[in-house]
Amino acid sequence: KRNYTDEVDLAKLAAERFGSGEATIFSKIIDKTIPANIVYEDDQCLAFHDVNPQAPVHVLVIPKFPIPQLSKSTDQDKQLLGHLLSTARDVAELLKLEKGYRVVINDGVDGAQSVYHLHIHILGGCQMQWPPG
Ligand code: U5P
Repeated sequence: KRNYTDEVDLAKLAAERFGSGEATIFSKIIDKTIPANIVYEDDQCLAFHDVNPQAPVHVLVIPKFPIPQLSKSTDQDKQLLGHLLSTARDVAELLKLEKGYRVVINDGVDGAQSVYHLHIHILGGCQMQWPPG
């Protein structure tokens, strides 16, 4: 089993798979060198309130293993990807989004991704519209 708690291990594994890109601000949130309003944490992932909320509730769920974006993940990440999605469900329940919510993953340039560390947005607490922008 992968050790998701050892930052050096994670960085090495990520560098092997994705090249040694710049660590993002999310790595600093994971290792607690910058603060975030954390709502959930386990050995594989972290959930925290977005600093620039786009809805009354806006939380990000991120893996501790720094996959840069969904399209760079592979089938070896299936367990982790499933865990992120079920964590998003549990966090939505924890935050009492009983009337529903939206889950979003922005990927790459067309997806308007700005932080290249995979994250699931959970947006709720108001009526969402469709289509998105
Ligand atoms: N963000 C944070 N904290 C930071 C930096 C960025 O919550 O320190 C949030 C932004 O507000 C944005 C998200 O909603 O990360 C990145 O989303 P995306 O555009 O890459 O999907």
